[in-house]
Amino acid sequence: MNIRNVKFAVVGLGYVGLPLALLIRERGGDVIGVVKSAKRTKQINAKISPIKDELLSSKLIQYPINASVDYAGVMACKYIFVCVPTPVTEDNKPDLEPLFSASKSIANILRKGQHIIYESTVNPGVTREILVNILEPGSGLRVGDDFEVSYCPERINPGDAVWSVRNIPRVVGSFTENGLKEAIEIYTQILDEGTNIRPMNSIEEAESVKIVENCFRDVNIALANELALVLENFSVDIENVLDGANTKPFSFLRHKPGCGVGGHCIAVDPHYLIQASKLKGYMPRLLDTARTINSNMPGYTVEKVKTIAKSLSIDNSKTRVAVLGIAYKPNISDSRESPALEIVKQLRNNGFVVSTFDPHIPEESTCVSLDECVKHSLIVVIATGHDEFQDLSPQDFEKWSVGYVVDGRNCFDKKEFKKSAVQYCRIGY
Ligand code: SAJ
Repeated sequence: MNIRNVKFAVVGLGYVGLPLALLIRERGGDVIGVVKSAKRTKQINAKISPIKDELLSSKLIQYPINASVDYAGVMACKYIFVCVPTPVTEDNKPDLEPLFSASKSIANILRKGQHIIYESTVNPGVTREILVNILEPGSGLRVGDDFEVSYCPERINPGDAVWSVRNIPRVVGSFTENGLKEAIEIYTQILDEGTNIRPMNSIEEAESVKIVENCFRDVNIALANELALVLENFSVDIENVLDGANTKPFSFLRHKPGCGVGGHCIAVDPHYLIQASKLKGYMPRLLDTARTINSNMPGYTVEKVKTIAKSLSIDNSKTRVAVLGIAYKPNISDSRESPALEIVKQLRNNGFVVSTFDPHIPEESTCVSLDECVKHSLIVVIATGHDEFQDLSPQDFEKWSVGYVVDGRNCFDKKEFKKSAVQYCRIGY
């Protein structure tokens, strides 16, 4: 099968779907995009990327995508990639509504010979036990006999200049041998030559791979955070200790303690596996505890601010705190699940006067510049380790007459602050 003779649909043109649709277009495939919002449809049809990303913006101009809110055009497509969000609700339960809605709409237009490939992160069992049970009754067709369903988890790493949708290795599982073969064949033509596409023995194995990757990361970040809090009581520098452990050339993977874990992957995906496992009768205590440790880090950071204000016997309502960074990780403009938002909320709930600045998300900042945000602030909290902040020195903070820096991302060398009038503390000692 030659990609140039194939029609594709990509349902969901966000951080995952848009790069995939553009790559298929670049390979010569005929792509239509289906999006929920008419506004986003208009943007994409006007060749304006809804995601702030220079590369995506230029690719969209070079390879225009025909986006629509309806599924009529999907009927003629051989492959239907589903890249819709899989968030959690307020009480951290999986929210499969976007997947339900997409699957119901696909079922209405499903034809024999079509192949649906889910890329959205889910726990094992969702595709077979839930989504196919929407597709089959909704279409009157049978998976494997009339149409194929595969699962190939996305592994987009926002802001990563090295690993992208073109070259990130993939795993794929399918209902049938033919489905697996077809899926591997089409990804082979979409991805860069030589990209590893590993066939899994089942859909459930493929679903499990992505969620295991992100649970692994969440647990390791939680370990770094817990060790920071343990060693703080021994006045031992956690960053030096982790650097020391990292000299071991095998079986150690360094992670960083920080003021919290954000993003729509690591802070979310473990909840899918935790909830699904509990429903099967097993309570995954380590996964659950890791989530608790990481979601308590914004509070730990706010406690540092409260301790400073208390030590000065200054009323919180008279204490201005500047929070630098809103994005959930450095050098990107995505604030989803960002710990910075939780820190700001808790500071305000404690009566502090809070200003914020993020050079990557000016529209969500209360100040238009770093200078405006920091000057007149007694305390500065570093919530995101943007490059722009890492370049700051104690002297910069002295110029702004800042009294205290709470380094939520352990960006700075604390020895440098010892030579200044600015008091410094961080995550851990
Ligand atoms: N974080 C820490 N300490 C660390 C690493 C991260 O506190 O050592 C925090 C970050 O500040 C951020 C959150 O955790 O708030 C998530 O950071 P992340 O680097 O994991 O960034 P994500 O969420 O964009 O994760 C993506 C994921 N990719 C996919 O889900 C496809 C994840 O699987 C990757 O491992 C990660 O990128 C990566 O390795 O960069």
